Amino acid sequence: MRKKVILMTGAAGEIGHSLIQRLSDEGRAEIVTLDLKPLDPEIARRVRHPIAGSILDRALLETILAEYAVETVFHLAAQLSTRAEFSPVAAHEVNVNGTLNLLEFAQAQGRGQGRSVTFLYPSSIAVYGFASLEEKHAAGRVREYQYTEPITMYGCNKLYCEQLGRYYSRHYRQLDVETGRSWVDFRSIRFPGLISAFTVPSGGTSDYAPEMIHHAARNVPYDCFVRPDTRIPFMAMPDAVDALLALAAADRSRLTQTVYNIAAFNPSAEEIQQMVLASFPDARIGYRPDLKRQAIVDSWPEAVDDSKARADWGFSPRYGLESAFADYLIPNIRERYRR
Ligand code: AKB
Repeated sequence: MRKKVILMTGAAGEIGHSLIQRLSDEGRAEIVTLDLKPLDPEIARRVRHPIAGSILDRALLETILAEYAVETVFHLAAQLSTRAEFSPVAAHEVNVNGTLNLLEFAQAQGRGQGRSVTFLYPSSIAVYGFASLEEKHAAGRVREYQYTEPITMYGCNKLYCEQLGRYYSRHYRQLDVETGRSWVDFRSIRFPGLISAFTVPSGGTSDYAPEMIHHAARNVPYDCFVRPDTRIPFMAMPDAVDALLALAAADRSRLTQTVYNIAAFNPSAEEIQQMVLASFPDARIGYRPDLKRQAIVDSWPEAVDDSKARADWGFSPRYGLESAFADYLIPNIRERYRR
């Protein structure tokens, strides 16, 4: 009898770190993780079976398929927007072919168990693309179906995989009478930039916000790679984890779409700087815009409309900008670097 588990890819990343803590704190389920990188020891001890390996290794996925009855997949593995621009083909391989492998894995799991596998897929505001700052400012809060013309490989990958997931969820092998049944319940969230008190991202283009905060807490000078007026949506990591768990638990009959925007706050880089200086008045924060990374962030929306997430599955973030700093980021970051 295969053990019923959650499978989490990319578990060594920022979302995985917080999601494993939450799931294990709540004793929710047995977790099997798959990542090329080793888990933080504190996190690894919370996991039933940490597997070192690639989502491109189909033989490894077959082994996991034989050993476990996977009820839910959190497919977090991805190469983020900045890193993907330096190796777009490799990023496509991981972000698209890796996701296809996991969707096939979930389909086989569901077929074998006779029940749908819930598949959580973190998409991104990187799927949006504006031709100019004027268009970005004029658009305001965008809906899921608007301005989806990404300018990065990562954004293209995320947009395509949203479609791939909807295909597996609703149209899989539709002409094949024998096997034309979907066993994947695909659910996706377009995450804004995420800010964690416990980890610092790498390879992203929204990284300037967490980098600015963590550098200040370590009393290390920081040159922000975007202009002070740069504005995109952000969210505190606990709200991102809450959203994934809420969408995973939602009654499928209430979900009117497979992809959802969520939002919390959308400060400018300068407003983030002001919040940081209020807690770390000696922080040395400058601006040295990287014009190519700036162009990527300028192509992302100022704000998103999350009304469908609120209506369909009750999304409601705990933290606004001020409370994210006062109640989550600053207390935990001070503790982290005091050690
Ligand atoms: C990135 O910067 O690539 C990610 C994202 C916004 O999806 N953090």
